Amino acid sequence: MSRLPFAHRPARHPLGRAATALALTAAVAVTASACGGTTKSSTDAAGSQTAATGAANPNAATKTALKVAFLPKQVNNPYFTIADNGGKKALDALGETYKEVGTSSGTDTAGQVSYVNTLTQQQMNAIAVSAQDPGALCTALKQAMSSGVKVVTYDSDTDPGCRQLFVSQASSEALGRSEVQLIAKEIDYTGDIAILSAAQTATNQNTWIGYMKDELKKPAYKNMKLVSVAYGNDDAQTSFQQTQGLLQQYPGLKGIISPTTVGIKAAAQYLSGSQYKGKVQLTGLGTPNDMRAYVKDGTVSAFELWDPAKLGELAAYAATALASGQITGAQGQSFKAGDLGSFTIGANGVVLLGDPTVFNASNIDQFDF
Ligand code: RAM
Repeated sequence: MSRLPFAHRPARHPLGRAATALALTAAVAVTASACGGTTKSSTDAAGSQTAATGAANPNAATKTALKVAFLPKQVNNPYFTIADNGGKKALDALGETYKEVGTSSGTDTAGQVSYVNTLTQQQMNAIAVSAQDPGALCTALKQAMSSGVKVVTYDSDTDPGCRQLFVSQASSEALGRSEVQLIAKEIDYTGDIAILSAAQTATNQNTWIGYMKDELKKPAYKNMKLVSVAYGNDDAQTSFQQTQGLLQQYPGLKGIISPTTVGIKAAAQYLSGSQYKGKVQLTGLGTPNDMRAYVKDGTVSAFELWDPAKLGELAAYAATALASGQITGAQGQSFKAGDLGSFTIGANGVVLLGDPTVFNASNIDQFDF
């Protein structure tokens, strides 16, 4: 396994969304004021406002029969199917109950808000959510927390004040920089590159892209230029068309970074059947099972990812620890996550899963996800 050099069912709401959201907002507001509940923020060492509040009891028993819901960015995305099944596995082992709800589009923030409101009304003990947008869910999530629902973001964060914890797949900075390092090696540090992202508002992709741009400012990349950031919205067809568009608009393009499993797969599919195969380099974040054929046929040399199942598992353990009172989300608190080990909450209420793996022809067959 090669590592980078850094340290390291569909279930749609049965009712119309707009009407449901309105009705639920009213219901939730009543519940919140009846409890007199407000969500206080705490400021951690880094000076960031998070929603951690109250005292933790690290010795508290893990509660059972907790109701935990996973709300991914998109339910029909294989990446989230793997991640959420990891969450289910952990919750089953602990004796909690699991469910997954969510939108089939990765750009349906109103739908995500509606699901948060529904889950609050259903008095979930905890919600694990991958946010399509950093701010759009905040009002609904704050209402959820005021009603006693613990909120963990995983994969894609909200603004820190709108959740107790963010379970992050890896260091965002290391991920963003490493994507540039990978493509730079493949194009010999020379030529135009483009990024094919997911939704324009996606917190995780935008954070990584920010670090990619910063990495590109280093002298080593002086002969490389980022000419475009395109958005495929985590939709296979849109991502395929955006790839085609990039190549038409920039005939001299040397490389594409796609930091999304849907985007990189669609881009690889386009490149592998085109004159650009092996000439335009492609890297990014993909699953080994999606990308195996494109590594074997020479379209892609290397890409990276973490284990999505472990990300879901860690989110489930974090949600359970919050709902059991073992942690509140403040920096320095620790919790156990089964076979994954023990984790300590870092600055800004972030828990890191670990380092990603770089996949290439020499190791891809060792992975099955
Ligand atoms: C897609 C989603 C997800 C991201 C992965 C890499 O499946 O956009 O949020 O983490 O790609």
